[in-house]
Amino acid sequence: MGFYEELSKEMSYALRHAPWEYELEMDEEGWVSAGQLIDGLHREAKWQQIGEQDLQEVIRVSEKKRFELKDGRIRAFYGHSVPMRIVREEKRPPDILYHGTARRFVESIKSNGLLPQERQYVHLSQDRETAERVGKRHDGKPCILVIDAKKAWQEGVKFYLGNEKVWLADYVDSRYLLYDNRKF
Ligand code: HQG
Repeated sequence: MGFYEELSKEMSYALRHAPWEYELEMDEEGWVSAGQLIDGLHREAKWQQIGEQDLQEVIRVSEKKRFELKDGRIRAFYGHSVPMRIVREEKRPPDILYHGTARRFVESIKSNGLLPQERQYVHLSQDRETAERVGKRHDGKPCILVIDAKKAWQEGVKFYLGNEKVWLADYVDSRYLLYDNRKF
């Protein structure tokens, strides 16, 4: 793994899952001071040399938009599991969203709907290609679920913007799943 990929993983861990391990004060939108994050990372030998320009570099070289750095503050766009609820912007979703998952989870998703599991929100993809990539993390031949986001939204399900490819929801009932049998 390259330097910036490894740094990105550690930033995800700090900003999504364990800010207290880095002595970060996180606000309800997930923002922390970039200086505090750098100080926290400096306690580890391998990050001793990093500065704000390295945080910028992580963002610049990554294919995925995981972090937002603005006015000396930084946050993760999505993926949180911290106990404190991270507030995201509520927004009308596109009519169709996708969710890439493992074949072995599909039966349970059909019965129980999409649940956030270890994270605060269910993660949905704006396009099929993104969903394919998300699903491949769990299964070499992932199943791509198609979600009737328009109907869900019209019936009161709240959606939130993660980044421009990742949408979030609290829960997606199985009646909003339009199965994609090609992938089964
Ligand atoms: C599954 C990565 C059984 C769900 C990605 C998923 C994404 C159920 C798994 C972001 C279920 C949770 C999030 C149910 C949901 N029964 N399984 N009722 N409901 N599941 O990793 O969406 O690279 O927490 O289908 O690209 O895979 O980290 O969520 O397979 O954007 O930046 O439970 O994380 O981004 O897995 O991925 P995860 P996810 P990064």
